[in-house]
Order: sequence, then C-alpha cells, then structure tokens
Amino acid sequence: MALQGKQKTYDSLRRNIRAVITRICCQISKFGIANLSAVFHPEIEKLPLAKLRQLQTERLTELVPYLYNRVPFYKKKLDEHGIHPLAIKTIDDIHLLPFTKKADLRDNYPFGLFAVPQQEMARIHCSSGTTGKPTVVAYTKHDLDVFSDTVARSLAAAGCKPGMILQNAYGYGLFTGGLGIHYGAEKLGMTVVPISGGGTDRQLMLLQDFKPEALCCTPSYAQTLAQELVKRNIPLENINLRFGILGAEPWTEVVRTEVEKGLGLTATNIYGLSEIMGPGISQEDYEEKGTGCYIWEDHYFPEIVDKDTGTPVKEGEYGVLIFTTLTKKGMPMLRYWTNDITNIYYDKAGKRTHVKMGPIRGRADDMLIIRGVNLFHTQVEDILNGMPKLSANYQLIVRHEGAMDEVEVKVELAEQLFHELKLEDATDIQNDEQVKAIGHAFSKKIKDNIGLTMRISIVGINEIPRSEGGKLNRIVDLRKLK
Ligand code: DLL
Repeated sequence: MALQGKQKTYDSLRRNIRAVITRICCQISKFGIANLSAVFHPEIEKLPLAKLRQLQTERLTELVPYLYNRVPFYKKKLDEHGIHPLAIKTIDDIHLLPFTKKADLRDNYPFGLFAVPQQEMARIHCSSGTTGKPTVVAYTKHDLDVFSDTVARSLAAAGCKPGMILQNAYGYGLFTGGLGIHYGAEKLGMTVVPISGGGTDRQLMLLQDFKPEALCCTPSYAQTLAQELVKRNIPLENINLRFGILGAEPWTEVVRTEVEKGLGLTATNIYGLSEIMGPGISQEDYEEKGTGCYIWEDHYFPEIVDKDTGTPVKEGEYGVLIFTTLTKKGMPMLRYWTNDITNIYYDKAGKRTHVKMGPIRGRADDMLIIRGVNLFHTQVEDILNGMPKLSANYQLIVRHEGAMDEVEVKVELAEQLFHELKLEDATDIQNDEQVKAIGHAFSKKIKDNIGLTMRISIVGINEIPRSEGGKLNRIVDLRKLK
C-alpha cells in the first residue's frame, strides 16, 4: 500500500515537472529561443577571414576540375584560355578563370550547362524579364538545401524568427523569388503564407486577418500596398507587420522611408539572381540598415571588376559584380558576370565577418548614357530623398530630340501637399506657383549632383504606373522604339 502511495506521489510529481518543462519550452519558443541555432550560425557567419579564405580555396579547387570534367562548355572555355584546372590552387587564383555571361546560358539552352544528368535535377527555374527564350537554371536536392539555408540565414538577418507568420508576395512559378523565399522561411521555422505577387485586395485582407509580422515582396509593390492602405482608409493598427524583406529590383532610401512609414515595419534589402541561386545571395541586417548587404561568401564568392576591362577593382570601388558558386552541384557558375553595378567592402563594426555589398546602382545594360554622362535611375531616386514635397513615384522618360538625348523626370506630388493645394487637373498643377518652385529646386539638385539638365514634369497622385506585384520598370526609353 505504502509503495503504491509512493508511486502515485512520484507519478504526479513527474507529471507536474513535465507540465512545467512544457510551459517553459512554450515560452522559450514563443521568443524564438528554442530554435536559436536556426537563426544565427556564428560558426560560419563569424568565421575569421583567414578560415573563410581556406574554405573558399577548398571549395574552388574542387569545383574547377568538377566542371572541367563534366561540362563540355567549361572544358572548351578553359582549354581556349590555356588554363589547366589544377592550375587553380587558391581562391586568389580565381581571376585567372574566364567569365561566364548570360549569352553563354542562352547559347547552351536549355540543358547544356548541366553538370549532372537531368534526372538528378530536382527543380528548374527560369530567369525573368527577357525576350525570346528564357535563361534556364536547375538545382539538385543538395543545391535546394543550400538555397533554403542561405535564404533562412537572410530572413534571420532581416529580423525574422521561427514561429513568425510571413506573407510571401514574391511571384511563385518560374521566378525564383516565390519558391526560394518559401523554402528558406520554412527552414527557419516560420509559418509561410504563399500568397504570391499581385491581388492587392487579397494581400490587404490577409495582412489584416492573419496579422503576419513579416512581408516579402518587391520594394515597388510594398509601396503599392502602403499607398493602398491610405487610399482605403485602413489604419496601420489593423496590421501587425514588423519586418519587410524587399528586393528583386533596385531601390533607395526614399522608398525605404516611404515603405517603413506606410507599413509600420523595418525594411531590409535582399539581393539575388537566378543564375547564381535566387534570392538570398546577400541580405542586409535589420540592425545595420544602410550599411550594405552581407554576401554569404562561403557559398557565393563575389568579385567586382571594371565593366570595360574586366580587371578587379580595389575594395570599395564600383564595378560589375561577379559571382562564383562554390557549392552548387547541378549547374555551378564560374565567374558569372551579373551586369549589376555595385561595390563590396568589409565592415569591421558589423555582426558578421562576411563581405558586404552596397545597393545596386543599376544594371550595366540599364545604364543610360545621356550626353556622355552615365546615368542610373537610382541616382534620381536618391535626390528625391531630399525632396519631401515630391513622392517616390517617378519615371524617367528618355527621348531623342533634335541631335540630343533628353530625359524627362515624371514625378508625383507628395500626397499630403496634393490634397492641401486642392489641385483639380494637370493644368492646375502646371500653373501652380508652389509646384513650379518645387520643380525648379528638383531640377537644380539634379543638375548639381548628376550634371545633367532634365525636364521635370510634376503630376498628380496615381498618374504613374504602380507595381502590380512584380518588378517595376522606372525607365521608359523611347529611343529604342524608333
Ligand atoms: O530577382 C531573385 C530575387 C528574388 C532577389 C526576390 C530578391 C528577392 P532574377 O529574376 O534572376 O532574380 O533577377 C536578378 O534582379 O541581377 C538584379 O539586377 C536585380 N535584383 C535582385 N535583387 C536586387 C536588389 C531575382 N535587392 C536581377 N537590388 C539581379 C537591386 C536587384 N537589384
């Protein structure tokens, strides 16, 4: 009897202890501590640079013979350049290797650059925005693991934690944004809402009903969502966003300010491209905003080279971003010429050791040359940052007039001012003295900073096309249509 009593007391004690442990675990996981290992990986993200170089050397020296022996395109290219794969002995030898360009992917369409039989590929994506045949990219199961790991790392750097709801408004499909973010978020332990891009009514409904803390979409679509909240009189208190992970197109501080205010979140930049993997090649830390995006260089090795000569530039200087995939198996890339213009630098004050990249100024092929001056639309966007009476909705229209190329900047008035001035139509706007003064000030700033005279057309609200979920084109080049 006494023994039975003791057993009962022991059982109930055990039940109580188990309940207490369960409660503690729930509390811990509520704060995202239980899954801390999924959030931050100091052993790799804080790896001392010498060790990082050693790891990159090991990976590159394995990759070059792997590609040489498996992909006829690479064998031919290396032979033509007189490079024996074993001549690449350290990561510093990478500059001996030839570049791979988008045209090489097109020439080998669809499966010519596969390093494994097609049957070993787990997924195929295509890169966006091109005419004619798309650029094909493919992944083995191992590659998809690396992809989701680096996206999970990126989301964690952006402030996301296990258990948070993420509304993923990047397009699902051949574009790498939707599925790329999706699997990375699942890996981090988030609850993903795979809503895809567009369908603004539904986006706003779920933002209010599910109350996600994180939103992934293009910066221009985040602008659309912020503007729609105002238009529909939806108070910010109805939504619960804390983090926006925005990328897939160039954007600057003026858009960050608008989106952070309009959606009540901390917006960070995520960069990537299909040819290398997809989103999550690099990511800004939410506590180091404005200092650049960490490139996960244990997997994606970056270089910056002069856009005309292809020679490496000094740390911090601008040029074309080049990537080598160090761990991909299905369709690795050697020195892929992204055509994106930016710079890379180490930030000793940062949380991680990996190199950072600045915002993309534009793509080398998007660069306008106007009367001899190189122009990216992001330079105009930067100037808009100091013009609170104008909005961040703008477009550059380029024409060939007479013997000259002319740029017109079409920009909407800031919404508040537009309502205050009670302007009815385009003629009212053009004739308003205050609007004229704003236009002159903007034009002067452009001339002083960029060195070009541009025609400024200030328009009313909702006059300039908005993003409907995908990438927004800020440049209308009418010269190409002639
Ligand atoms: O845009 C992958 C991605 C999806 C990145 C979602 C971020 C978020 P692609 O369609 O192959 O892949 O386009 C790649 O988009 O070479 C850049 O020109 C541009 N791009 C991507 N991210 C950024 C960014 C995806 N954060 C091309 N800032 C790249 C500026 C970006 N440009």
